[in-house]
Amino acid sequence: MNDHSPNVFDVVIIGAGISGMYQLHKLRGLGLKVIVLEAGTGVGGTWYWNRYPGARFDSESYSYAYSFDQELLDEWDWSEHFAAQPETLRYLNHVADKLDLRRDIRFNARVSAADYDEGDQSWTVTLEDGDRYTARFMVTAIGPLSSPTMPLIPGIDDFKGESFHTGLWPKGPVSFEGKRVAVIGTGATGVQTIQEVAKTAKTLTVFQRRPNWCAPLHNAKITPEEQPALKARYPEIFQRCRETFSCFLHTPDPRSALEVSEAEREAFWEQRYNEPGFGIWQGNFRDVLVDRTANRMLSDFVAKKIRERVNDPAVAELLIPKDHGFGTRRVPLETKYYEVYNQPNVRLVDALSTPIERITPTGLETAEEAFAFDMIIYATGFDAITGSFDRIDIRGEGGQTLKERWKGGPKTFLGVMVEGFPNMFMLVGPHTALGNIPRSIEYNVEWVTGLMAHMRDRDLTFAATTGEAVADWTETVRKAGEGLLSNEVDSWMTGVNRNAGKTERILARYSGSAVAYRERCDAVARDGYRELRLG
Ligand code: NA7
Repeated sequence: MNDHSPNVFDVVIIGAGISGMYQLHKLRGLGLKVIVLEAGTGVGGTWYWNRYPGARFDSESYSYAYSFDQELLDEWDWSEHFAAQPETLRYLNHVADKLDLRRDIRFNARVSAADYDEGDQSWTVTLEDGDRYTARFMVTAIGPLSSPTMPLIPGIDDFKGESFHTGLWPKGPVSFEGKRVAVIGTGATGVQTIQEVAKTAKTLTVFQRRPNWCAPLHNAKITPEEQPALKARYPEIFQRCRETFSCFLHTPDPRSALEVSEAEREAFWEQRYNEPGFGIWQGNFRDVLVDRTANRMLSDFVAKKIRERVNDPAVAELLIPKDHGFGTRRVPLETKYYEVYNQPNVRLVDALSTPIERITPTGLETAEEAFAFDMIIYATGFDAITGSFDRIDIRGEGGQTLKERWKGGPKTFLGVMVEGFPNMFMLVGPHTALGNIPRSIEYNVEWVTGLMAHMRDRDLTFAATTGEAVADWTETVRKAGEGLLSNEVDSWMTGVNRNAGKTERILARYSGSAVAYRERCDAVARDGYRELRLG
């Protein structure tokens, strides 16, 4: 394909991660002609790109996998309660094989632009290499955390050693053995990376700007003897995910932290701290993420744990967040993360009081010190939620750009549709339920598939949302976020990423319950999609 004439399809899907793969499968089932355009050379999205050491689930493997295919559930054995990235990527490749997905995916296909043609009511998607694809419908499956950002530090290109961004980690092996390694960033990714690199690096220097509240993962192997019992529980596991607030196995305890005795509170928190997964964050007293007193008490509890685990009191203090309470940013789960700072080969540098001023050919410099490194790892995160949309020049009716339409924050109907951008559907777009993401993905995909089936059966070719519907959903999203302490804190969840020039907090995500989200979407479908403009 080098004459760049458009290839014509019913649906073009951008991205072959968990959402794009499932959407392809479902739309094929409707008999539609579908193409998936994927920038990478393989399927898997997040799990394709994030190959950094230590990358793994923080949700239970069996609550994260696809639930739609019983045979797939029966034949796949997860080896750990929280699987590591290589296993997850193997799983997703297995799904691609089983469903024969690759024949409709074009790899090495990075989308640079998407234009809506009002006359033809279709989308033309243009790749970086100039190839074009035209389809009646466009589905974006580009993920909320898929546009890596490098820090705004001068000299990055001058470094002569090895350097990697965690989200663009090479496919081949990377050794830390005997090397002087720097890790910049201590979000969920940095925390996982640090634990792993510290095992073999000659020295590991961690540059931490703002610490995060971390909690133990308590991972364990799933023994062959446990497999049958676990598989027998699948219906119960997925049912629970359908009922919980954020589709995790964990959900808030109905009690207030303030209504129980101190002894009861401490015992509950001990239990949560000592059990696997997100319980301490997602399964805590109902008010710890909204009530300042409850949140402070929980933060004090976790701070005490950090002090107990880190030998040097000054280092422990540096690791304890002072600018936000527990759970108001994404809680990284860890395995002996705090103990890493007791190792003689590991040093923590406070990049808040002494920011990194420049990267040099041999290392980096702060105002106080010059460091020499063999390797620099950038665990500096993503231009989240809207970032992957911003990187594509998406133009709807009247040539208006999506970036312009979302100035000041995204506005959507159900997180799936945007006014002025007909026939475009977003999977895990801004303002959809996130939480345990594959659970939300399956719902999103099935909802879009339901709409497509409705349209196919009636020979409809046009679907748009209205300003009224968008205003209504945006207000629902605003209300759902009211009182949440996390919305008062800078993080990717509030759309702040100074490295991407995003300095103002926005209402980036829907933070209400997934159950309520699905009820709202189901109601639209039940009503024959009359809230949409179909034609
Ligand atoms: P995060 O959570 O956005 O973390 C990025 C980290 O990088 C964070 O600690 C930042 O510090 C740090 N950072 C960014 N720029 C700099 C500079 N210039 N100097 C020092 N430190 C810097 O990204 P992750 O990849 O860890 O996680 C994203 C999500 O992906 C995660 O929550 C999972 O859900 C999956 P800051 O906090 O801004 O001070």
